Amino acid sequence: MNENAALYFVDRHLDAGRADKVAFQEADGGKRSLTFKQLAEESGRFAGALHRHGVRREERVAMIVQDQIECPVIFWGALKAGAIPVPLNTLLSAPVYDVILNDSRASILVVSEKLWPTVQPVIADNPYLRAVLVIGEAPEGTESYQRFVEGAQILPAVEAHEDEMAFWLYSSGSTGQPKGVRHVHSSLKATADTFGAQVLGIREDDIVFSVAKIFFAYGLGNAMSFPLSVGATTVLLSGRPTPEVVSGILETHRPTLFCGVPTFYAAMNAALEKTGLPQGMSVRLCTSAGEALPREVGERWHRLTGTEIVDGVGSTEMLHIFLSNRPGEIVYGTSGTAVPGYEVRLVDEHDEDVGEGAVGELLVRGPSAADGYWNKRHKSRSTFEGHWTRTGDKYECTADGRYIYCGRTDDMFKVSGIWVSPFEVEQALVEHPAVLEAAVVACADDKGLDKPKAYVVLNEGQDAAAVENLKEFVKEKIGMWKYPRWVEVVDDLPKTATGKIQRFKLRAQV
Ligand code: 3SK
Repeated sequence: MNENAALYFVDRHLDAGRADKVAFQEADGGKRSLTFKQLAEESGRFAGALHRHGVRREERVAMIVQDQIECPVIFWGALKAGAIPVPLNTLLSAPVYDVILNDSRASILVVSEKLWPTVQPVIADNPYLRAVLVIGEAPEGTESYQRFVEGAQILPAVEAHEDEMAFWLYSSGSTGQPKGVRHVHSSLKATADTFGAQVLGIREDDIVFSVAKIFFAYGLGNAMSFPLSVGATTVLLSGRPTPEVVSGILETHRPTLFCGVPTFYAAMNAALEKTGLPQGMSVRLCTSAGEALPREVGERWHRLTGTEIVDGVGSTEMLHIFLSNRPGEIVYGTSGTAVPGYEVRLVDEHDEDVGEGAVGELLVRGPSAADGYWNKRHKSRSTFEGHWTRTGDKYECTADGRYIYCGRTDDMFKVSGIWVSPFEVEQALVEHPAVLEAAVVACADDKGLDKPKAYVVLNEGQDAAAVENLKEFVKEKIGMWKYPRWVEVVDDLPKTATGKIQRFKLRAQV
């Protein structure tokens, strides 16, 4: 049997009576749409164009492509050809693209026209690229994507095994070094059948909008594999999802499933408090991932919009969310319980399981675990231990079996011999009405002993005077030893493109 994922996610719809239904609708750019039939044909044509160009199975097709209709066409087209699509973060700098393009040895690169000026400096010296395709106007030395596919034969999906390499995602995690995470064909369906179907209950009549872009594993599920698994419609935004732009999307396109990240919900809360709800907002359910959602942010969104946020935890290594709250049973400030099909454990530094109330590293097992990192055997062996995958996140399990995020393994620190979770202090900080966002790291006091230091971003119109009582505020909420001894007001926090706070950058500053 051919287990190429493109058959299930793309071609199956032609026989399911939805050939003319819109699969992808652009909210900006050319505001174009793509039906299921067009997706099946255009992805087959891209596969044909790759074949015509001599691209062979397993060659890497790097994508520096915004969320626009070519994005699904290229991804599924590469899978149909048996090549490996590698969607890359569209917000990286030229030196990082240089590292990734060399590491992946991609032979084809597809770039959105707007991103070409960033990528261009690293192309000339790359020894592996055989074609650079630009979607839009093709500058010298590149080929137009449109010209590349013109007249190509529409190819059916090549025969593939469920365990065969399908696509890679580069994860830089919260510490910097990019790693190629290799995923197999069956993993996409595994996440759609578990989190997509059994937690979100995604349906054919859903309209999905994801603030997280498709290059991010969270966005790939939200905006591509989950909607395609049931024949739903996805709204694509190529530009930056500011609260103003997203309010426009909520009003015009009326998504029913809204997938955000904590930073975005915090900014959106502040905006909605001023503007009120977008007219005709039709969201039935929201999701959050990328980092833990502070309780205050979730509760405020719920109060303002009347819709729940299903907060969950996933990883690029597990492809999507494996620990999550459930609709109708949300406890904000927790990451919920294991998603059906996944198991989790908490272990101490000797790999012994820890009991209720104790903090341990989270390990997960489930059907969508990656096959390993590309060319990083040592790191692969220490992350993928048999069926279990180490997450590098510290969690605590409550008496009712819910998991509470405590921080990255590297972010935790001890104050007076007791572990402090930066996330717990940050949650208390953002409960202060003047604080929009916060990050906490360890800082040595004049005796060389670690104490919490907070960096805070204030809500619009607030100044430092508004947070004079912040230390007392936190002390009362979470206890004497955990309050930040220093509070620095900053304009923004260092974050990965997917919204994870890079505490290692703040540690370097202190
Ligand atoms: O960081 C997360 O929570 C996440 C969720 C889904 C997929 C990928 C990631 C990294």
